[in-house]
Amino acid sequence: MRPAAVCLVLLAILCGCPASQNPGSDTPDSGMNPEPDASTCEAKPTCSVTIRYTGAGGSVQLRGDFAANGWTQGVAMMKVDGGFEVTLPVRDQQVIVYKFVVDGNWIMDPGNGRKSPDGFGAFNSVMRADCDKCPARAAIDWRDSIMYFVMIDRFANGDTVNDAPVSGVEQPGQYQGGDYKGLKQKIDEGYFNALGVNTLWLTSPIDNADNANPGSDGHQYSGYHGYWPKNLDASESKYGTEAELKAVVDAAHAKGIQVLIDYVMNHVHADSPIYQQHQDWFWPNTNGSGGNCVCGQGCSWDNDRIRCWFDPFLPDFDFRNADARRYSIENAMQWAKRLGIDGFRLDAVKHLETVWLTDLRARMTPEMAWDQPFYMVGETFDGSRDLIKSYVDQTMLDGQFDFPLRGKILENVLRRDGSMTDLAGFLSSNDGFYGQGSVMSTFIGNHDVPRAVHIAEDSPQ
Ligand SMILES: [Ca+2]
Ligand SMILES: [Ca+2]
Ligand SMILES: [Ca+2]
Repeated sequence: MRPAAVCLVLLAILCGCPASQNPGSDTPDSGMNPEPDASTCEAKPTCSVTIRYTGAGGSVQLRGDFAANGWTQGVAMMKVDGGFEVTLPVRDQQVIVYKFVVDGNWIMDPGNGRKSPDGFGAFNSVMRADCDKCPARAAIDWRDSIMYFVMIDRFANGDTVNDAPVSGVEQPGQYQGGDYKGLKQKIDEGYFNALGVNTLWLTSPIDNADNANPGSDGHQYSGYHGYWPKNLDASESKYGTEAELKAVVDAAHAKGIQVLIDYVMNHVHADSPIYQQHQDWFWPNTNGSGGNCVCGQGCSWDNDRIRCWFDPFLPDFDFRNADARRYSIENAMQWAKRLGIDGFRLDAVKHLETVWLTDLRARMTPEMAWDQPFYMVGETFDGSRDLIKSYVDQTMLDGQFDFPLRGKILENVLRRDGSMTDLAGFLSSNDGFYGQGSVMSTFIGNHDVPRAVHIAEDSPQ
């Protein structure tokens, strides 16, 4: 039986070396035949789709996300035999979320069982156009995924024009210049295919605050890591444009490579307009006893883990607030749709109100999972398998990073504490622990943890 796990085998460069020194620049092309270029198929409307309403009514409108004003104005549907219809220009495989307005009443499409929550307790209908001759991408079984984590800033600098260092930051915490152009060059060269990688996890593309902020070690850092989201609808200019990011996704798909992005939803940077306009969407930075509610300071990392702020400059969303939740879920959905990605790596899951996860999953599956599941893997940085498992089921996450397995590998293999029999016993209990259909991500290192090699014994016996 295959273990239900994604193998996370490789790491981006996390040292302070310039991105241009990334190894592998002389890696020869794998020689694999690339799949037909699907990017041209997705770029523009090339065909049309006819949507029909079969039922009674005097006047019927189509409302939906098929146009910028599709939800507010919609289009009138023409009366035909047995109902109403309208024909829309679409891209091949364009997903349309819609409702009919029949004599002033909003209803789902009675002829379409695929539906997605509308955020207000009811549902929209969902359909996908399939009208061109664009080659369909082969579906992946996520258990076969070999994932490479690309920290965009530290990977490859393909365009020095977008380099914009932050003042007051020492070099190791500074932006190093990596960008989408550099990443696309490596994809086009076949660098990842040659490594056997078929999935990329990219750091968050969302615009980050551009100022320096202190780390827990007292040094000043930039937002090169992507975890200080500021303008949630905009992409980070230091990595390039959103069009260049879309070109990365399309280039990866053309090479048979899936793409996940890191989605950061727990908090924003204090400079974020969302925080400044909606402070009531966030937990207050007070612990109720005269202190702050920063995790590990005035509040507890454990008992207050949902509400505590990671830093005094990182306001923490209160997703018990339905408006905050609707806004954030819509933002996540729009990033997934605009980029046409295949999954999310979701940050800081145990610090989140779980209703955010269930709301996201309820929309993601009907709207984004067509040829394969939209893979959602969480980061719950914890040694408790029970806690990690509590977020893994069909209503939330497909899997999580397997921190307990990593800990056991480090203990038994690198630290030589215990035996390989111990590890085998752990593996026996771990396979299947997270439940039917779960796909955990196996790893020994990523940006959340120190390099595994530093755990290794200095003097093997
Ligand atoms: Ca650059
Ligand atoms: Ca920025
Ligand atoms: Ca939180």
